[in-house]
Amino acid sequence: MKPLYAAWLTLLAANICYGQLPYPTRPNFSGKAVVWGRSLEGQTNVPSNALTGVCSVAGHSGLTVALKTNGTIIAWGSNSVIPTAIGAYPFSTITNAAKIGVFSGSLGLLSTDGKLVTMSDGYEGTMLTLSNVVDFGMGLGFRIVLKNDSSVEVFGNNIHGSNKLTIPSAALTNVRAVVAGTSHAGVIDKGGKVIVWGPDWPTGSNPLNVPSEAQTNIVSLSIGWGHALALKNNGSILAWGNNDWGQLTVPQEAQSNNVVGIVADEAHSVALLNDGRVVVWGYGDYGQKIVPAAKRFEAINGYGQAVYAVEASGWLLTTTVNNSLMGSVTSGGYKADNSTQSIQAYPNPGYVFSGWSGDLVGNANPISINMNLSKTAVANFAQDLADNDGDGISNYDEIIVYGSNPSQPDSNNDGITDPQAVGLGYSPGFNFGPLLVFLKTNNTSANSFGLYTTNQIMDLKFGGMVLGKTNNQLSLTYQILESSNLVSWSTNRQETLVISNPPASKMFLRITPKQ
Ligand SMILES: [Ca+2]
Ligand SMILES: [Ca+2]
Ligand SMILES: [Ca+2]
Repeated sequence: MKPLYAAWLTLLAANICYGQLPYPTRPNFSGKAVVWGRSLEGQTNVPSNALTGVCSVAGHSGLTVALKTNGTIIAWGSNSVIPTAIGAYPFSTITNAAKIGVFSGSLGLLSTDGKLVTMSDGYEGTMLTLSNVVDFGMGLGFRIVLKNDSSVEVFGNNIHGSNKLTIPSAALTNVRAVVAGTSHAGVIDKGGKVIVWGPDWPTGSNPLNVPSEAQTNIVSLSIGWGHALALKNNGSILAWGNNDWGQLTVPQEAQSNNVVGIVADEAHSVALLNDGRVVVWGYGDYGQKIVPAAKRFEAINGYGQAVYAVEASGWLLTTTVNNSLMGSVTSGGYKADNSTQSIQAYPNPGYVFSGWSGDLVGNANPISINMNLSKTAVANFAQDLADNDGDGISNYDEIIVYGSNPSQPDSNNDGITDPQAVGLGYSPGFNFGPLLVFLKTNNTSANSFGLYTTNQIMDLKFGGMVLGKTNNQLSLTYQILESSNLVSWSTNRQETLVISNPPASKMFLRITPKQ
């Protein structure tokens, strides 16, 4: 599955589960900005600092902007005001941009924490500074904004056609993406349905004529001047609206359910294919259909008779763990195209590495991964159930639960093994030494307990014992009980000792182990 699809479907699944949309993330590849087509305003003169580390590029009417993988922005073109503005308030507050938008020489930036800043384009007159934004689009004199509660707002005026500020009720809630064309606004709802509104212009054949196939399963929408394109989740394109230049006639190369990105420009259309090729059709008098040679394009964008693309030279390797308490893994980052990377999992004490998931399988450690696309490697860890010292307690229980030594049956060398201490309800760290010494040293003295020896202390316990006197005859009845767990006991044997002819006046009895 292509990363674009995978990311989109992940977003969709998250939306369905939680009802709220996540803030945007930057594209997960890295490369150089490539711009072709109309270049009256300098947009094809890509500066040297946009030849590496770029993940998105957009432009229109004198302004071209590249988003770099570190979240910073580079701008160029004839609109010399913009590069200066990027360093000034409020653009300076966007330090971690995830999505860029350009229309009529105006810039919009959306950050990974949902902050949106857009410049005026000279038509709608005001700058926007908003928070809790997950998506936005920029048209002629208006901006459309999606908030993280799935609600939609449009800012601007009704220049160049009416009605685009009047949002249809079906597009007010339950939306997952917003799109702006020159004069039309549109959304994709959470069911993958396209809704477009704005003027009936060009009259009778325009982006408002959404085909019935766009009622479901749409993953991407692009609205141009008089036509629109939608991408279905099976990789096919729907095209409708004005066809004066053949912009609706999808070429054969893009008809194999192999499309991952679309752009509807003023009079031409662009598709990004899953093998990295870009296809352009429709109006081409500015050379926009002459696609430069590239190993693999990974993003397309743009407006105003030019095509803006990123030729990928690197991919994002994301490494993560199933539980950060259990271990760690080699950190990821952007890696060169087709490079081989070595990743290693490092289990914490008490845990073991149990295998890879994500884009890796198996349990080799370290393992190699080929970076021919953006990939995710998940290192999985589990409890270490081995018993290195053979004392009956697993390494996990020794290290994590009891804090005992997994390489030593008697962690504190006090004569009581770790499982014996645990069986008595004590931590293996409890020092039985003084108690054992006390019992041992009092064993044979005058004050002896006289019950059992040091070595027997854990194993022997007196059961019932009765000393009775009958007919002037004493008898001592005792029993020996046995147990395997110190909880339940059974009779091993019982005996009665008869003490004959006890004296009439005074008598002392003592019970000791037999010497
Ligand atoms: Ca052990
Ligand atoms: Ca141990
Ligand atoms: Ca011990």
